[in-house]
Amino acid sequence: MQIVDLRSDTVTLPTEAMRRAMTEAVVGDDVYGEDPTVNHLQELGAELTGKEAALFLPSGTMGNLVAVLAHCGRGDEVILGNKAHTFLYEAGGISALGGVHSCQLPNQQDGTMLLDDIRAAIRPDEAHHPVTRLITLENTHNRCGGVALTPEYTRAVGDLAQERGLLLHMDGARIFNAAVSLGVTAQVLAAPADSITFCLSKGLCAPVGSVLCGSKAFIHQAHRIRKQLGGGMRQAGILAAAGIVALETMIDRLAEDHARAKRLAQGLAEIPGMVLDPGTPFTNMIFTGLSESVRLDTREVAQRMDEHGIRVGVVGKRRFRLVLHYWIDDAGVERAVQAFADVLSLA
Ligand code: TLP
Repeated sequence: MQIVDLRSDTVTLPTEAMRRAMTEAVVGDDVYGEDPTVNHLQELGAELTGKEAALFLPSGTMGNLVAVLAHCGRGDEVILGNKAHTFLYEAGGISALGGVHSCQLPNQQDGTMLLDDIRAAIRPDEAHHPVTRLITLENTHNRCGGVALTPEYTRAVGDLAQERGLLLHMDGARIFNAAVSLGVTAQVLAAPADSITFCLSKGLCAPVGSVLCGSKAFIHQAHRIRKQLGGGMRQAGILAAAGIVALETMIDRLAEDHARAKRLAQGLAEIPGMVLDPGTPFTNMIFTGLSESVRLDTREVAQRMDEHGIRVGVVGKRRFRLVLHYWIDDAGVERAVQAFADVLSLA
C-alpha cells in the first residue's frame, strides 16, 4: 500500500533530478571555501533573498541558532513569539549554547506579534535588565497555521527595529511558500530583515540543508559560529547540488501544494466530527480538530488512519496538522478524505 504521509513536508524525499545532480556534483572542501557547488548554492540563496552573502547549514535549527548567536552576545535578549519554532522546538539552543535570554510575546492568530507589545518589551538601558538586541519573526508561521506574514507587517517590524537600534532575524523555513501564496518575491519579504534562514529540505524536497543569508560581515561571523557548533561540512556539495535543483525547479510548484491543501480542507469540512481551524489552510498546512462528539482522541484516530496508509500529524489531544507536499498527489488527497470519513464514522 502506498503511504500518504501528511505529518510534515520534512518527510519529502529527493526527486530523481536531485539524485542525479548529487551523483554528478563537483565538490571540494567547504571548510576551506573550496566546494564550487556549495558556493553556487550560497550565491543563489543570497540572490533569491536579496542579501549580500549566504551560508549553507545542515538544518533550519542550526540556521536560526547561528543567526541568534551571531547577532547576540551572552545575556542579550531576543524578542520572539510564544509560538515561534525557535522558542518551542529548537531544544532551547539559543539559551543553552548562546546564553541568550528570550522574551516571548503572544503570537496573534495571523502569526504576528503586536507592534505595541514589541515596543513595550524593549528594555530600557538600565543595569537590572538584559540588553534587548534582536527581534525574530517566522514566515510562514508554522504553529499559527502556516500563515504568511505580509511585506507590510515585516516592514513595520523592520522600521521599529531600526528606530530602536535592534536587529531583525527571520525564520523563513518556508519563505517560498509565503512568497508564492502572497504573489511576491522572497526578496521583498526578506528586505526588512538583517538575516533570514530558509530550508531546502521541506516543501522544496532536498534531502538536507538550510541557507542563512545576510550581509557579508554577518555571514563571516556566522561562518565561524557554524564551525564552533561542529556544522562545518567538508564535501557538502553533494548535498548542495540537491539544494540547487530545489531552488531552480521546486519553488513555483509550491502553489500546487497550496491548491491541494484547499481541496483536502474542503473534503474534510464535509466530514461529521471534523472541526477545521478558521481560515485554514493559508499555505500548505491544515490545522483541524475533533469535535466533542468523537470518542477517540487524535492518537487513536491517527493509529486507525495509519491502517489506511495515511499518516497524520498529531499536535494535541484534539488537533491534527496535515501538511501537503510534492509527494502527495490528487489521488492521495482523495484517499486521505476517504480514510478520515471511514475512521470518524466509526469513532
Ligand atoms: N519544523 C518541523 C518540526 O520541527 C516542527 C516541522 O515538521 O514543521 N523553523 C520552522 C518554522 C520549522 O517549521 C522548522 C521545522 C525549523 C525551523 C527547523 O528546521 P530543521 O528541521 O531543518 O532543523
